[in-house]
Amino acid sequence: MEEAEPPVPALGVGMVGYAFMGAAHSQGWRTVGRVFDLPAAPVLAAVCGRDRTAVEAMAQRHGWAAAETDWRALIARDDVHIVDICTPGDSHAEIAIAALEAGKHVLCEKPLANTVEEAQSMVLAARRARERGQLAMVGFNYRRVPALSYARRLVAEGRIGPIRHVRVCYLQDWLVDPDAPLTWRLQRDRAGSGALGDLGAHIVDLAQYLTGEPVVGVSALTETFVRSRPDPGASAPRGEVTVDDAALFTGRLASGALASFEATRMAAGRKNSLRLEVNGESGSLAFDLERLNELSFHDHTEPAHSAGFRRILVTEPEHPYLEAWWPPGHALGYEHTFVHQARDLLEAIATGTDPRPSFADGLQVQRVLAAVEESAEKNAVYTPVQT
Ligand code: SOE
Repeated sequence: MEEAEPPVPALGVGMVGYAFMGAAHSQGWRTVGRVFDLPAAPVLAAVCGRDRTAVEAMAQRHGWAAAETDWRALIARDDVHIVDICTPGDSHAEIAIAALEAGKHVLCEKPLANTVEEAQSMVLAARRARERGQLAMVGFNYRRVPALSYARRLVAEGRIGPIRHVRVCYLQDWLVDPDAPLTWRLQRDRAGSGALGDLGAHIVDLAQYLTGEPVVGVSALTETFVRSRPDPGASAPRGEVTVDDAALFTGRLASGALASFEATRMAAGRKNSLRLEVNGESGSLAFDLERLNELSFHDHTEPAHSAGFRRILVTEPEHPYLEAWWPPGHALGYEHTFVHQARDLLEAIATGTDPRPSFADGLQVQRVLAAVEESAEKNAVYTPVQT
């Protein structure tokens, strides 16, 4: 008997890196075809990591068909069409450029790279690859929170009018303990920067995504409160922390709107708190990742006596991504953003449209992060004059 043709073409995914982000992306790839009607079916072809035992265990747990220990071997596989990069930032550029040159589509975790120069070379590689029909996207997953996609829609529809302010903070607390270990995230040569690149990249991207405007100027303060930490792998008991623990900056958007940003790993009690507010001439929007199925909306054109922030429960089928999920009121969470990310990339590949955030979007964020570091280094802080 002849085998039935698969209803949609299969696209093999090869993922490099298998820690926290690798697990989150695996969930996305595994679930997406069970929820959305897709124009292409992702196949979890192979996952790659340097430790064979660990990567094989990961492959088995998350449903990857094969495990590799060399990313070049992963890229060379004929059954891999999309290379998904979930490694620390110091290897993003090399892997992404090699994958694009090998004819693969690329999804790369944020921040796009550790430096502007690396990000620029990735954009050039993505442009060349685009001419051959390959696509490249950055993994700013919070764009895929339905409430935030919906917020962008409301801003684009003019529901809050011209933007005056964006206020965003992303707070974590895993470095409050001065004896928390020195991991790769605290080393400049691996991670590029600290809270700035890890958390600040998300909030800069969100500010630009929600408003549709680039950040065109910044003024910043950064701080490393704990300058050495226990280094389990090294001979000396403590190693140097070479990145920021916290970054605070103000910014101006292209339209002249003012923005403020705060990214820290030192906010005791705040585990993964991403809050934002956008104020326009005719209304405001507010969001809190700890209540990610909700969006607060104030319509300033309503009579003052009855106007005020109201809570929209973003679980209706008309809301972004929600048509495929559960009945209204049945909430989504963090992991679903990775399902949506996989959906958007697969749709883009199948329809040949440019996915966002593009590598160029990632480069723009990188430029803002570099400007923040430059501003913080110049330290143009004015001391109040005592009279
Ligand atoms: C760690 O700070 C981290 O996992 C980030 O790297 C992610 O991008 C963020 O979504 C959650 O926190």
